[in-house]
Amino acid sequence: MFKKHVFFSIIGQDNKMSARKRIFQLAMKSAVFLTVLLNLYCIGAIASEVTLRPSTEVITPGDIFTVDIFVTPDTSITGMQLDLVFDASKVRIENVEEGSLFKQSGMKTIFSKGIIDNDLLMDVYGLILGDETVSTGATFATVTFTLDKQASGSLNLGLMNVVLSDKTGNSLETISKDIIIEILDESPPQIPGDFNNDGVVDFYDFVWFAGAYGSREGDVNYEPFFDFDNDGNVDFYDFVVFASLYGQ
Ligand SMILES: [Ca+2]
Ligand SMILES: [Ca+2]
Repeated sequence: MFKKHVFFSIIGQDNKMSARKRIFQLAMKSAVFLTVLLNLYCIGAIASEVTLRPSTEVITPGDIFTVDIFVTPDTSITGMQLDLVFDASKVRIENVEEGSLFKQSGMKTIFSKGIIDNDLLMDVYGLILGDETVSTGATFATVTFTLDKQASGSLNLGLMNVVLSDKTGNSLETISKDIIIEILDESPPQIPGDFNNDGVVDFYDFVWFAGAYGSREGDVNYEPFFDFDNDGNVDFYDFVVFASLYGQ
């Protein structure tokens, strides 16, 4: 029924609006969409950077998801350590796994998963055993979380006490940013396209949609209400439908 309503509303709009105007509006909306995608995925490197890269931009209560701690060194490094700040009332840490960062040296590594103390995962560290260094960006560690079934709002994750060290044991300047992952209320939208159920289809809903773009059935960020044509993936066709609902 939801699907039919969406299609009828598109046909209705096409009859009222000239094709040229509609194409122009779609082009404008596509440009905004691409800008948001670029902002989500492209972060420039200044000094050594440590970024949190979640497996999904949108999570729903009960989801299991991962966050990569990705390092972009601006020089050769041999070890690092950090603390991760999270909200223990909303998520539980299931696992911390070493990434490929130091393994790319071909040498043996030492890795510590750290210890959990309330809202802090402390003293995660890794280093190369031997004389090699690495300077190519890669994932230092991957943290697996489970989102609580009662969680709502958004989830903030941040890094503290990040230390990268070089061959001589000097610590290097690093930049890291907190991230916010939106928690999606699983109740279906009352109005098609109004994913946050606030009564209008606006930019906030667009951010939700951008987070689900490219997902397939079974993916953590897939929800049936993003998949307007119900074909199992959220793709450009669904974006066209969403664009037609925008502003309503
Ligand atoms: Ca809305
Ligand atoms: Ca679809």
